[in-house]
Order: sequence, then C-alpha cells, then structure tokens
Amino acid sequence: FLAGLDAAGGAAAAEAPAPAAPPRAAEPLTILFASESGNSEKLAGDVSKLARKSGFKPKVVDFADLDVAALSKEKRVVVIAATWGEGEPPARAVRAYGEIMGEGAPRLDGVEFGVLALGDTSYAEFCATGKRLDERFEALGAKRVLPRIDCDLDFDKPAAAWIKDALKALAPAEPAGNVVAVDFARAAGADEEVEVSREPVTVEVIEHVNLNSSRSDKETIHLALAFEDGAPAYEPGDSLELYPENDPTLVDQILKAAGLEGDSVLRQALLAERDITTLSAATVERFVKATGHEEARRLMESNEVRAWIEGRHLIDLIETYPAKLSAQHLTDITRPLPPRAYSIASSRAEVGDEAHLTIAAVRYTTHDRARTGVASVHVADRIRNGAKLKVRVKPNKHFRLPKDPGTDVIMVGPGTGVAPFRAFVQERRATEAPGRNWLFFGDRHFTHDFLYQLEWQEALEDGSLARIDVAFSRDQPEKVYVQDRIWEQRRELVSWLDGGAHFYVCGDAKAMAKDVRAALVRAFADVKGLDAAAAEAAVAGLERSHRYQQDVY
Ligand code: 2AM
Repeated sequence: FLAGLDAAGGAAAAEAPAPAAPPRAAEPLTILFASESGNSEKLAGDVSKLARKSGFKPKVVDFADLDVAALSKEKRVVVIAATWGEGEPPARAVRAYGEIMGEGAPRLDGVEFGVLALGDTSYAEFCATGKRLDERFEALGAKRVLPRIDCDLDFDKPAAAWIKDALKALAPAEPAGNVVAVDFARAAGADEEVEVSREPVTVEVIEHVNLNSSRSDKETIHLALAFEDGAPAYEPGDSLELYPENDPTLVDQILKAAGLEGDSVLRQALLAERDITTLSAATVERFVKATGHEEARRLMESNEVRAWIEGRHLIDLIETYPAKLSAQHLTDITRPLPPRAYSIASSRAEVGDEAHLTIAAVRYTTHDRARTGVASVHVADRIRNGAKLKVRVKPNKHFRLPKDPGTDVIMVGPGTGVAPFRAFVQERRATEAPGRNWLFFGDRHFTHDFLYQLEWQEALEDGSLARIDVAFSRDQPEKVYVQDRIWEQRRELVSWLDGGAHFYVCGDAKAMAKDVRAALVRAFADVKGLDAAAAEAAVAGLERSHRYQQDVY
C-alpha cells in the first residue's frame, strides 16, 4: 500500500498488493476556506470529497463562521485562502483573519497544516492572504507538512495536484513512523471531481443593446443569451463566466513586435487562449528567461519594475524591449486567458431558457496608449445578435434572496452593480413574493445612464418594487452617491432592517461598498442613538446572520 503513496498517486496504489489494513477510526481533517467569489469554497469542497474517499473525516469551515480560539484543538488543517484587491482577505474572512493575526490568537502547537493560496498575478500583492496565514500558522506553533502553493487564475490543475499531495502529507503516521494506509486507491477516479466539472456551453446572443444614451460617456451592454438545451439551473445572485476573445488588432501588434506575422495558428491561439494583456513581475521574469534580453533583465532586477508595470500591458514590454520571439516563447510568457464573471441580470422564472448580462465597456488610456477591457469590449465591439459565446455558470450561494418570500429586501447597486437586482426583482415578481423590494441605484447622469429605467418604472407600477432611490452623481455640482441617499432615508431604512429586511450591495469594491457600509453604520448610530462601536456591532451582526450580503468586484 505504501508504494501507492509516492509520486504515482492513486493509480499505482491500485496495483500494489495491498495488505489488509486494520479498520481504523477516520482521522479528522478541518478545511478552512476564505472565499470572495467562490473559488476557495469550491476547492474546499473538492478537498472534502477527496479526503472522505481517502479515509479522513473532513469538516469544511468558512472563515466567516470560524471560532478562532477553538483552532488550537484541531489536529490537522487545510487552509484555502483567496486574496482580494490589493492584498486583502475576502470581506467575509476579515474578522477571523484579524483574530488569527492579532495578539489574542491561540497557540497552534500540535496542529498540522498546509496552505493553498489563490490570487491573481496581475496584482502586486499576489496571494498575500495565503502567504500571511502560512507564516502565521507556523509562528503560532503549527507544523507545516507541505509547502504552500500560490495559484494564479488558472488554478484547476495545480490546485488538484496540491490537494492530493496535501492529503498524503497529512495522513497520520503510525508509531513506527510509517504512513497509515490512507486509501488513495479508493480515491481513484477522484481526479475528475477535483477538476472543475462544470463544462462551458455555447449560447446564442439574441439581444445586444446599449443601455446608455449615445451621448453618454459610458457604454453598458445589455446582453440576452439563449441556451439551446435549456438554461442551466442558475439562481438569482449567480454569475455567468464568459469566455472572451482578445482584440485582433492587439494580437496583430504583438505578432508584429515579435516578428511572427503570418503564423495563423499562433494568431488563433493568441486570440482565444492566451492572456495577452496582463503584465506582472512574473511576466517580465518569464520574458527575460525566454529572450535573455539584457535591458529587460536590468529592469527586472531593479526597484523600478513595479512602477514600470503600472498601467502597462504585455505589448509595452515587447515593444520596449524588442526581441525575436518564437511561438513557444509567447506561450511561455503568457498565461491562459481566464473567463470573466458577470452577475446574471435575469431570473429563469421570468426569462425561461435565457440569461441576461449587463456589461460596461472598459476603455481608458495609459502611457499614451488606448486600452480596452478584454471581455467587455469583445462584447461591446465584436459581438452582435446571432453571435455565439461560450459561457459557464458560477454559483454564488452567498448572494441569495431570503428563503422566506415575505422578507423585505434592500438592494444597493450603482452602475452595473444593478445587474443581480434586476434578477432579484424579476424572481420576486414571477414568484409573487409578498416581501417588499427597495432599490438604490446610482450612475452619472439621469438622462444618459439610468440603466433599465423603464423596467423600474413598470416594477414600481406593478408593485414588484416598493421604492427606488436614485443618485445621479454628475447632474449637479456636488457629487451625490447611493450612500448619500441611504443617509437621507436612514429612518425608513433602519425600520425595514428592524423588521427583518435583508441588505444587499453589488458593484465597486474599492470605494462604493466600503462607503455604503460606513453609511449604514452611521445610520444605525444616528437613528438608534448608538455609539460608533455599538453601531458597528449592529452591522457586523447583520453580516454574521447573512442578512448583509455583498457581491463586489
Ligand atoms: P462618479 O463616476 O460620478 O464619481 C456608477 O459608476 C456610479 O457610482 C457613478 O455615478 C459614480 O460616480 C458612482 N461612484 C463613484 N464612486 C463612488 C463611491 N465611492 N460610492 C458610491 N458611488 C460611487
């Protein structure tokens, strides 16, 4: 049996003549996850499944619900942690993360652990949350049984391999020091489960409309997609991952700079399969390795590399440091093109075998070069009615309508953040949910940017919206934002919340979501006469009881 536990993994174990292992009690294994968009949570489920098959007794715990003091009682822990924004832990994990990092953290002597970190190499603080937890667990006395893995967006395969290694490393030792027969043979076939099993499907675009007026400085595409074989079972709150194609002009610029014009196979690969925009320190390193470019090496080894990367893309690197590249070099330098997730803006109860998306075209200029968002501008510029797209549902069970249809909901969704609330309102209308629905919407200008204005008017008329409060930020000299409306309506809002309403925020994570939360804390303090700490505790209580949910990006 032991032979089966080396590098060959489960398959070899099946061939080894297995001595009959004595029956043993399953060994406990705790899988902690810190998730924002659901990837860590999904991997935690994968670990759990494989662990159970391998003879462990797994327990999956969300950081949001973690009792940090009780961690010292664990025997072995797998930590799966995502990093968000500029090196921050996921919002729901902030409390427990702070407690683990803080002075009151328990000793973890006797705990064995391994960390799987998720991140995005296009951000400077790649995998910071996982790295810090990995160091912290060790500092608190826990024993690291295998090196941490830091995964980029294409984490499926490396994560699956690490999970297998982790379960081997965590397998309990017998007194003689031998590894107990954790049954990887029984786990044969588990590969498919650890890999993502949700296959993308092809859909047809049946509606493609710009929701902004032609005089707006924004362009927000409403996209209706038809599933041929019936819509997958998505729920309001879920996202749809869209597999984009790169800008063909950019592909040609890269091919030209690399001296590879005319390679049509490579061109197709760069269009549909490789991430040809992201420039990170890792990209520069891979470029230097592939080309041996001396000037680029000096940049890589200097302190300026981060500042240089800021606002630049791969094309800037290739044009600044010209080198003859091969197709293999370009593949080595780039990473796979990840799909982009968009909140679904429809309910199946209302639209049947369709899914709708609300996608703002991202266009900006940095370092004198026009830049475009890969997926959003693919949709805005190169997709029309009748086009086909590849998509995959990404469930989000942390952004859900209340189970009780009688519960009121308050929704805060400026800009494209309004998308999931269109799904919420459709669902509540189609299911005749008696709870009241209150929407806060904001954008730049009333006349150009009031997304889905007619639908909201109809919803107000048919009662599926009880009220809507809008903040058009640029229609007057002073900026007005959704949080200003929340503050103005604080009495009514707190009374809804006291009556059990759920509160939802979708949209910009960097500023808006934090400002909205702060406004709600101030509203509680003012309306209920609480001090700042008590008001903060009231909002934290809403979060803990899952009555304050956010989907931010
Ligand atoms: P602005 O662009 O005029 O600053 C949707 O993008 C809307 O969100 C816009 O009206 C935008 O205003 C606004 N917005 C920008 N920053 C915000 C913040 N910190 N909080 C709430 N809304 C914000």
